[in-house]
Amino acid sequence: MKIALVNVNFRTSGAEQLLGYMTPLPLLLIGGALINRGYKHIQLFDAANRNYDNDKVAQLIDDGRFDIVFISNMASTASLPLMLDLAVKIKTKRNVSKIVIGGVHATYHYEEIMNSCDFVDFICRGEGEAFCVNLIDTINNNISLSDVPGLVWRNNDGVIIKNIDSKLIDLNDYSAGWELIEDWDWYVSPMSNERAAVVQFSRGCPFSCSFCGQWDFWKAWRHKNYNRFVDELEYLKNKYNVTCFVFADENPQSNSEIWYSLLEEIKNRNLGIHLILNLRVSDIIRDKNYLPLYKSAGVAMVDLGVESASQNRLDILNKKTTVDQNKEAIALLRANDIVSIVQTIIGFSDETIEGLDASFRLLESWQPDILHFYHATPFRWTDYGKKIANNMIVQNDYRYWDYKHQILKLDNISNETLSLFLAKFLFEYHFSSSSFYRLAEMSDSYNQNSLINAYFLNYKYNYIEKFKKLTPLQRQKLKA
Ligand code: B12
Ligand code: SF4
Repeated sequence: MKIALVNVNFRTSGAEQLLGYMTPLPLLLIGGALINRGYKHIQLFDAANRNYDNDKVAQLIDDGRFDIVFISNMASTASLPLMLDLAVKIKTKRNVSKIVIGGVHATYHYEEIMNSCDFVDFICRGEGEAFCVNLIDTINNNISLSDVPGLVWRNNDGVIIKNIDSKLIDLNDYSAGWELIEDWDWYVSPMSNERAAVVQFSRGCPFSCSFCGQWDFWKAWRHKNYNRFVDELEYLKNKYNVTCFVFADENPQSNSEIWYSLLEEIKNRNLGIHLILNLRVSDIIRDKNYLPLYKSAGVAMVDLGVESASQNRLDILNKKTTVDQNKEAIALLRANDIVSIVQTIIGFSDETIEGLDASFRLLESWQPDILHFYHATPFRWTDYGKKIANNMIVQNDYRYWDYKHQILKLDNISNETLSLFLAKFLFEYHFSSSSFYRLAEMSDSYNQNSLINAYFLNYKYNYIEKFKKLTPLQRQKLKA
């Protein structure tokens, strides 16, 4: 059986401007599971990295006469229309291929997808590793599809069947199929000019922030044996010269003992690598005495889920952190020469200019190295999403549910006012004299060079290129 793994070419503006179109971990994990099972004819098509449109991918699938195509993308909601379009294009050319999609969005919206697109044969709910092995074994052995846990499919009468849930996997039983990467030179981070890979030590999170669905998707926090995980980092470093690792973990710090053991092990192996992670502010504070260990293990940048500068908002979001902790975590990272990337959510229905201005001033006073804003997005499986009535949503096109577009109806200000206010603040923050001194005084040259590149890329993509697209009237308005 010839198996294709396709990462669709979803494009937006965000972290990929700094990190590039990175190694597609879900497909590498699915591919690795199939390789370990003994399947040989597996090919990865990273259309996002290669910038291939769906016509080109459908042609490649047709040329290769693939029997089954696993389609995925990390931004599982915003890329859904693109995944379905590819399914249609592949089937139109070669009707015998089976199409499988999966990911977080498809796990919760499987019914809507199956009802809206006859070209999707199978949906995977939940984890993909054991699922794909079961599915291919079942097809090969001609056994009933009703025996594949996690599968959604249609029976001979066209009725949509949802099988039982799959069991949670033991992460130690599976490994990524890194050999499926065709050329590692495609995966160089524009920010640090080194080969980069997305890796995963743990899955899940013991918290339950209302806007986030990841804790519910993975069900329980689990981790790999830390020695085996560091073996994987070492293998990627030695075999492919990958020196930058972006962790896909929601919350790798959940168990402090295991976390410190992992950092010790990375440090002891002296790999000369850099780590970028998403971490909680409260855990940075818990680990204040361990931050030198973070640094010596190679932790270069931390994506901090600050989410808001308002305590009321943090409480509503069930973040279980405080505004003071946000401030302290940024200062602790700075004191330990670790770059802070601060993620904040904006665009709730009740935003006011006064409230935004107060938040911006507070964020500015905390002096993070990079500030990002995400627009509130009510994914329907999250506690927050469940509370949002349909008439509060002004953007129903999933392509824009990428955190970069306003999804909710604003009660007090216009979208345009919000965008301009935000763009102005971010520009003034990142290109201010205080930013310059912060950058110029950095002692770690890796961090300094990465940040200089990040600022340049931000300037180029978010300001110069956007400005070029404005009409003369819009430019005049902006200058005023
Ligand atoms: C690493 C990461 C990034 C990195 C690297 C991206 C990359 N190319 O890998 C960077 C920082 C660049 C990034 C950028 C963005 N990201 Co991001 N990112 C993550 C993060 C932290 C991990 C993703 C990951 O690799 N997970 C591990 C894999 C193994 O899990 P998985 O994808 O769910 O796959 C498993 C199953 O779902 C299933 N599966 C998945 N697909 C398929 C397909 C088939 C056929 C089958 C059978 C099974 C299957 O099997 C897999 C193994 O079990 C998550 C948050 C999180 N902690 O999960 C956010 C997340 C995925 N990102 C998100 C978003 C929105 C974005 C951006 C759009 C934001 C922005 N505008 O900047 C961009 C998009 C970039 C782009 N153009 O593609 C959202 C997606 C929300 C959604 N529902 O769509 C998440 C969930 C963050 C969040 N909490 O909301 N991101
Ligand atoms: S936002 Fe972070 S801390 Fe909150 S539930 Fe999601 S992964 Fe956990």
